[in-house]
Amino acid sequence: MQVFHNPVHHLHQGRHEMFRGRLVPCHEVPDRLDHVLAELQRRPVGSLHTPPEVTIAELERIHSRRYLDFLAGAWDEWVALDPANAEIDALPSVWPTRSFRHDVLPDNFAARMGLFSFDAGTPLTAGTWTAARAGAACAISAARAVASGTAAAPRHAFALSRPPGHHAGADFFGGYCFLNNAALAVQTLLDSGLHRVAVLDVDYHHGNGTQSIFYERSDVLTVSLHGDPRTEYPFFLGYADERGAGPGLGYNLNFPLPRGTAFPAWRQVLQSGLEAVRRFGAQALVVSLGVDTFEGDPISGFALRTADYLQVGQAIASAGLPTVFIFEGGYAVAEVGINVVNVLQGFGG
Ligand code: OKP
Ligand code: ZN
Repeated sequence: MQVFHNPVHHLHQGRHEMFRGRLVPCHEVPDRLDHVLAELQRRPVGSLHTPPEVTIAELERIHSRRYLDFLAGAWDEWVALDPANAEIDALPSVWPTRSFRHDVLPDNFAARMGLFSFDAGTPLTAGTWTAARAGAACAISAARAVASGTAAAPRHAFALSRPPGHHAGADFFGGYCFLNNAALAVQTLLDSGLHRVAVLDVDYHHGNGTQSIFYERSDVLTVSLHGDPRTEYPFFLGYADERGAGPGLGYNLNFPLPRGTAFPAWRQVLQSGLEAVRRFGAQALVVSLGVDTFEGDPISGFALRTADYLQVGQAIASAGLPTVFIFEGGYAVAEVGINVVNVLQGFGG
């Protein structure tokens, strides 16, 4: 399997996220990806590539122009407010909730930070835009490699993207995510001639961005296993009764699971998800690969163990589909590399 690596991911390095009224150190740190890379050097699953840069037109297949324009200029605007801001992360603090207008684009920078986001846990830093684009480039290149694969050449790839992507919507950031890497991979597969692509999101948190992007589409089935949003982030999406809308009705499937869920129960639900992918007749699979389902994850509540991830990879391989893996969450930094590479190794057999 080809691995696409983002060598500038460390340019996105948030200092703090808002948690219970305090600024606490970020969980989503560059070290996470470096641990995966180090483990891939110990246990290679394939060749390592650095992707070419993405164009704005490629990003516009998923994200709105005004959101991309905002991200592109946000850091300079932030520093223009006060040169001292160069040493501080930009975080939103005001949002247009119910009864507010969403069709206005205020001049005020804080207002636009709020318009284009949904939480205060996702700092925007000097290198965020550069790192996020390079992360998206990994996803797009991985999808291209899979699309042009043959039975002889491997039809599987891994995008070692960072920052993660599955919480980012067409025009909003949040949940440590700015560009939806998995959605960009899906769209790349469709644009290369496929008609039906499935997303399997196994991150602990519901992939609200991916769901919202494809909610009214029947060419993309989105399946997600995650902590029940009644108690778990992102709280306001990810319930089982969200089945898609309009032409997309029936093409979204959520499996919320209680805190404490361990591998035997989780694996059964994974099988149900894979069964839905099979019924859909998917021609390719994009896996949002978060390993924050790990028992030692500091911000999550499932109880998967390191050895279980080998079986996760095996189960996903049993779908027999061309597959693009996209790196998402996983915050037990010391174990994130071994857990991710276990999935890839289990998949490879
Ligand atoms: C991103 B991904 C923790 C609060 C939760 C947001 C979690 C985002 C997870 N103090 N903050 O899905 O792994
Ligand atoms: Zn997560």
